[in-house]
Amino acid sequence: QIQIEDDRTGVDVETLKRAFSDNLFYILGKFSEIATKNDFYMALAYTIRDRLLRRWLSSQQTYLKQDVKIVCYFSAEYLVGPHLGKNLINLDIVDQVRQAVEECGLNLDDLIEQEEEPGLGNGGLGRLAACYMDSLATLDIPAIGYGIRYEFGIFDQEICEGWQVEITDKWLRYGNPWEIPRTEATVEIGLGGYTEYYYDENNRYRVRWIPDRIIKGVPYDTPILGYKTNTANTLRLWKAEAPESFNFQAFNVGDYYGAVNQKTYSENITKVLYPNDEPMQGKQLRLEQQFFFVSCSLQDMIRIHLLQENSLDNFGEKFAAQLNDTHPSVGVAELMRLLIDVHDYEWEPAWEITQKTFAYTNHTLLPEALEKWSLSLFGSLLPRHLEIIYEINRRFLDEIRTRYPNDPGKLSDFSLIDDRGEKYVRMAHLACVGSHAINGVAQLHTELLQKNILRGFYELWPQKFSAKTNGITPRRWMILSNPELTELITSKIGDRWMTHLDELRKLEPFADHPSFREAWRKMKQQVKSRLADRIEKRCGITVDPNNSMFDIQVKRIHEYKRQHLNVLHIITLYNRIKNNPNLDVVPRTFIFGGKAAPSYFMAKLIIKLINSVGEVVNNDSDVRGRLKVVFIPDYNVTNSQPVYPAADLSEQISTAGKEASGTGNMKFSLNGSLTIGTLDGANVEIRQEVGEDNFFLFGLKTDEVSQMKSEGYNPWEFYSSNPALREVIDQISSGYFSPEDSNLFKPLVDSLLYHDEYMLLADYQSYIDCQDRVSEAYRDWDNWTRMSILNTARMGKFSSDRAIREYCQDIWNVQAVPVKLED
Ligand code: 26R
Repeated sequence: QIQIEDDRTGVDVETLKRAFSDNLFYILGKFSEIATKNDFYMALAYTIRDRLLRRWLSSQQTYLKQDVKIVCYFSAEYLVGPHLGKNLINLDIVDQVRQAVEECGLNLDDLIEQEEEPGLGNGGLGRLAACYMDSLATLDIPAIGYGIRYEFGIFDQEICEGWQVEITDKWLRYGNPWEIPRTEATVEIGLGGYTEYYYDENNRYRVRWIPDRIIKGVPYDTPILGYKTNTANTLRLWKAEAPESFNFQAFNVGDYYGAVNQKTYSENITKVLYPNDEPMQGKQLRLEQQFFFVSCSLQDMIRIHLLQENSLDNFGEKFAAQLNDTHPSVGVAELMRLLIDVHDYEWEPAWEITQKTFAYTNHTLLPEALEKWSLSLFGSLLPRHLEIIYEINRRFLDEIRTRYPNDPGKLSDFSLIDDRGEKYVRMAHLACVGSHAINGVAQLHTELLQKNILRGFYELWPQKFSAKTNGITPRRWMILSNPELTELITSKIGDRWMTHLDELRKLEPFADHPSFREAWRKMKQQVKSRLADRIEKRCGITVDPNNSMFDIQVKRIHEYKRQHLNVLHIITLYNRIKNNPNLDVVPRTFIFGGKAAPSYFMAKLIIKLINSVGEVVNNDSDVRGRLKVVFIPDYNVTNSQPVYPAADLSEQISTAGKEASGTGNMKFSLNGSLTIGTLDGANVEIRQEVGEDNFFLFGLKTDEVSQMKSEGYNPWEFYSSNPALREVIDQISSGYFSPEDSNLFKPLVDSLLYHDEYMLLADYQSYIDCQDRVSEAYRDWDNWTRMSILNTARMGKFSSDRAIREYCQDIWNVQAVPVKLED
């Protein structure tokens, strides 16, 4: 009997080929002779999307029928990366598809590279949300990711004469085959206006908000399929549109052009992602974005809930809403408003539902990154929410008064309103009181939250706090980005590690097999060559993958992350060679990548410094190619994937106590790179897992940092007492690396010599000594390889599957719901 597979679901090579050319013809309107590479990519994307749809619909149907509890992840950012490769892996059809496109005369990797990634996030926080969406689906947990469909995501970075230049990210330019607009689920939100009081038909005192602007939120859904499972969850991103009726009738009667103008104004809300990961001047548009997506999402959840039930009484048993940092924390006030003003609840039951629904994750220890909104801005945009926040605060401070009767100072410490000077709403305080659970993103980070910025709340409610150490998905960060290593591992221990990452432990015994080490070394060489080729093409710099150590630091550029400490090391090595050109040094290729916030002057100057030092070092004949410095432009998910697998050394060198967790550190170590790092964020736990001997530790500890600061840290003392350090600093400040402008780096040098907020000079010698130990260790290839294997073997804990299991058990109280495919 011949079985013919359906063209929309079949996965054998013949069916895939037929579906592919069918989509090329009927969706793109091309045949292969005139199709562009992008047409082919689109045709393939639609072919794969067809294969997701059955699972997606079955999942949604199952959730509806079985009345399950749904995780709603609230995040202003999602950095999902390109979908095509990931979906092929999760559908488990890579080989068939590769063959199918090859038989059409195309190369699968070329098509995968065509995809323009949705850069809807800044860095760690947005990428974490994406890993969590992958794990939720893989673990069969019903989930919706709620967020914003920015028309322009994080800017594209170009490097011109060593400087960062920002280019608009037009990711929707050629269309987005992965999303489906759901116009029927459009909702409306209000902004501005005033509140008024009235008595309802039962003579109950009520408040209503009369906004002066109405905006429509249109959801765009993207399916997020789990790995080898039928579960496909939804990423639901909201786009702002103008409601015609509102403009045309109520306000702009006859004023056609005024109304159209109003329309562009409304649509501004979801135009562009704010590219900051450092302090922000309270920009009204940013608060509008936050309220917009949160209100749309809560209204959507209420609509879904009321499909099954006739009241919202058990809303908190049906939804777990996770606040990804404080960006969505206005949701606490908005859910209260929806319950009380719209759905007739009294305060107390509404508050109970709200607290039961929300939980809050903090992602930063930098005090300047804690969100606050000036009262005047907040009140003019969200007058009703400000009233509600006052009432939450009044009741909360009553509790505080009872708890600390003789300590009026506590009231201003805890208050949701900062009233020392200009008044602000403290969003972290709102998130804490409105949530039943509060978590940090690593062990150390959680301890520091409890000791410092959230100390009061921890004293009040210790049971609300827990640590949920971040994780990464091994599907993207190993299987997709490192096929060579994936194959090597699987050849020894099978493939269960792909969903049970702890099983990588089974590799440990092989660390002592000479033949396995040899295979590991070869694999690494091969992967490094791939990156070397890209660097040659992209930057025109020749690097040596065979004899030089790939020493890599990729992450957002920030003073606390200390890319410039790395630069101090490079210059130190350069000076040693200049002093003795025949010195026997371990050749190194220093690779950097990362974007700076466009308004962050010092971060941009650090990029210029890296490139300027590279210019000198790369072209000095004394160096004889033994040191190379490369800055990879436009670091994003796509460009990062070939980077992690190729690293020998991973730089995780933030000032202790500043990096909440880090997740890049995990990607490197999982791929067999060794880490040089401080005891900061998740580095602490990575070191615990891989073993002290397999981790290069340096630098001040968190308490030493605070102690040295409180004793009056003077960076100048380190500068004047350390000749090698002094030489390096003097070179930078005298224009050795910037002959065209000898003052170019003065702001950077002054900041180091006179403030050094992030203690680079204090950590310099410890860092250099540690780097020297790294170089010595690298000379012993065999032992280095052994350590590399052990790093991979012991990284199981850092799977986002583990992290999501912990959230499910400790915070969300949700269960897996397996999905059956209906025929
Ligand atoms: C308020 C505003 C300007 C703002 C501040 C900070 C906007 C965005 C941020 C980014 C922060 C919240 C962030 O990305 N934090 C990172 O979260 C990662 C995931 O938990 C951590 O791994 C990483 O250490 C942390 O810096």
